Amino acid sequence: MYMKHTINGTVNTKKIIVTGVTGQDGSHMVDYLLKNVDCKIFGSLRRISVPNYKHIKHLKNESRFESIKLDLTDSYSIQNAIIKIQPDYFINFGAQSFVQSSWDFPEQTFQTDATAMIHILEAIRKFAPKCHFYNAGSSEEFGDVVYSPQDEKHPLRPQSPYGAAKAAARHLVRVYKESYDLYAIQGWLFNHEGTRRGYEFVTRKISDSIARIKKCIEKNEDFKPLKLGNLDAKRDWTDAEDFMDGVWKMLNQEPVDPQNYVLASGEMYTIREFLQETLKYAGIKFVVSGEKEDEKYLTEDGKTLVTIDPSHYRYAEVKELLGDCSRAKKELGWKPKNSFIQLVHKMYDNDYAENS
Ligand code: NAP
Ligand code: F7E
Repeated sequence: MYMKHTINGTVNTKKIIVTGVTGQDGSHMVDYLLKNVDCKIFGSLRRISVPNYKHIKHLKNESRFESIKLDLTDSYSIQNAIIKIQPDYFINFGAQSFVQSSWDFPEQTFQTDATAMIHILEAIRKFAPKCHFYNAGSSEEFGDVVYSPQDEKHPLRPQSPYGAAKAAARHLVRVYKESYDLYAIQGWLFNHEGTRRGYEFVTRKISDSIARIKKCIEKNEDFKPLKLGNLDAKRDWTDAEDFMDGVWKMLNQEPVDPQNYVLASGEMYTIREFLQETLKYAGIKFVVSGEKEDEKYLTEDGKTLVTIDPSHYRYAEVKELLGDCSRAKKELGWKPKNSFIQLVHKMYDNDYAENS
């Protein structure tokens, strides 16, 4: 439960800017902070045509949460927020986070995920130099991996504009930390998923589509097959909610020579395994036929459930990612709580309930 933090008997309410609160991690972080920390949260929103407040609508009457206007591609909005709020913490979960789109929008991805670090860190060093800053790093920075599992010493070998932008951000965060003695870190996050995951990411696409197909089967209706890309890619998936405590611990290291840590589950599965576990849990009996681009999943009475659509293949694929979080376990006392199977089931149950 949420505790009052006191210094010499004085209540010490932390002022925390969290970006990306309409997304998966930002919204989970707000919930985590409200539950565990005496704080006032300033959650950043950018202007978009149709508001997407699904993940924060439960905060409507929360007096410890206030929305602020901030766009990571607008340095003035960042500077204004930092000058006005004088934050104790700045947690940056805002990003163009979809790897596939980073080939379509390479410049926008770089501005949002890398150049914005300069705007944030310049404003912090000038106007709030005691502020603790966390930027969400990614296993995509490791990219074309040279050993497994990947730890904090693994070289950066990104394979997409997204991974390259996160690697550039990492260097900027380190340079600002060392040059100006800031508390600025970028811990690596391996893939993390859950009921607030965006629908274009493969896990959510699978859980949502299989739930939709299951409902159609139950109602004896026709359904559109799910179309996927490379089923051979391997990923290390954790429940996103489990990462919030790890990030908060990274932001509160003592003594203050803050380190970057890997957060991961330490287990790796193929996309095919995620798909098959979802189908099994949904109680859909399936037959697999063909290989590579002809791989198909059919119901026992011959209806197509899943096909391969090469338009989902990437220009350069990160074939496998497996994280070694032993340092975070030892030094931060952090470890994931939920297993891969629990995550698959939780996502399917949620999407089955949401699909009408
Ligand atoms: P997400 O669900 O896609 O959320 C991204 C958030 O960033 C959204 O709230 C989005 O706002 C906001 N945003 C995008 N462009 C912005 C801009 N120009 N200015 C301000 N805000 C902007 O991503 P996520 O999964 O929560 O990931 C959070 C962070 O962790 C990202 O930095 C991501 O790259 C990193 N990461 C994620 C994973 C993962 O597996 N989830 C793994 C490693 C690292 P709108 O709603 O307005 O678009
Ligand atoms: O793809 C394969 C695809 O888009 C995972 C982001 O949160 O984690 C995420 O990036 C794998 C890839 O996530 C489809 O080729 C097959 O190998 O779910 P994803 P990602 O690219 O791993 C990292 C760590 C981040 O930092 C990112 O922000 O699945 N795949 N078929 C497919 N992927 C998608 N999206 N759609 C498919 O149909």
